[in-house]
Amino acid sequence: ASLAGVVEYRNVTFAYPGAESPVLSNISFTARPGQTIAIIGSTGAGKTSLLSLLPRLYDPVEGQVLLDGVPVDQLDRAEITKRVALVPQRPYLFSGTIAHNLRFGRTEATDQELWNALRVAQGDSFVREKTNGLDSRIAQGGTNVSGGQRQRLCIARALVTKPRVYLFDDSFSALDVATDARLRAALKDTTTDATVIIVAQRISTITGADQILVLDNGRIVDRGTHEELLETSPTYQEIVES
Ligand code: DGT
Ligand code: MG
Repeated sequence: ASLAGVVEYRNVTFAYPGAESPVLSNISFTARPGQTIAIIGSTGAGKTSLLSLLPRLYDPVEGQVLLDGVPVDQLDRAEITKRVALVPQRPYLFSGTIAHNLRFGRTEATDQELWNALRVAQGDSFVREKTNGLDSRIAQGGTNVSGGQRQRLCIARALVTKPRVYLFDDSFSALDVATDARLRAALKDTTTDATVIIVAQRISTITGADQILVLDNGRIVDRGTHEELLETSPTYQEIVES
């Protein structure tokens, strides 16, 4: 079996520079190729902060984040970017064509690859409907596309990079439930060997995850499958009922 794409957080504690108290405490989990790990928790629980440590937007103050067994602070950023794609909570589009936004500097990606990525991300039909297709212009900050379209373009951008690891930070929240379900089914079909970590608000987005981490106040308070957590986790039950 190939090792590529194993993510491990080992006793990770993290505080923002200059802040007194940590926003993440003693986080440990492993995500393997082929698995989907979901992270759920209330606003401010630390979900975005947790994801940010793998591509080294920040470094932990204690513990280690490892990619394929190597601490990420021993890898250079270009190497991490090649293997890990983060779709941020506020996905960013820049002024330029849809093709430019999807390639994001990866000039070797063919139009066919862009369309394939759009198909998986459920974004092909709205791009096809535009007069200029892939050459349609996006305004600075993506103000001329809807929130859901922007999310789908940013998911497609991640797919174009063909990473080993996908980090989705609340990437499905602006989609209706049916599109969300279609997108994740398509994603599962095309990313069978990838490691997928999903932060979500909506329970239906994560019920199929191999493992769900329940984050509360910077700590993993419970973990398990949806069925297990329904039995064992009061915090999870509260989220389900909210
Ligand atoms: P969300 O997206 O509203 O569901 O919340 P999370 O779970 O993604 O929370 P997160 O990781 O954005 O924030 C966790 C804590 O860290 C929260 O108390 C706010 C604080 N925080 C977030 N970003 C920054 C930052 O850039 N600087 C500082 N000093 N604190 C931050
Ligand atoms: Mg967040």
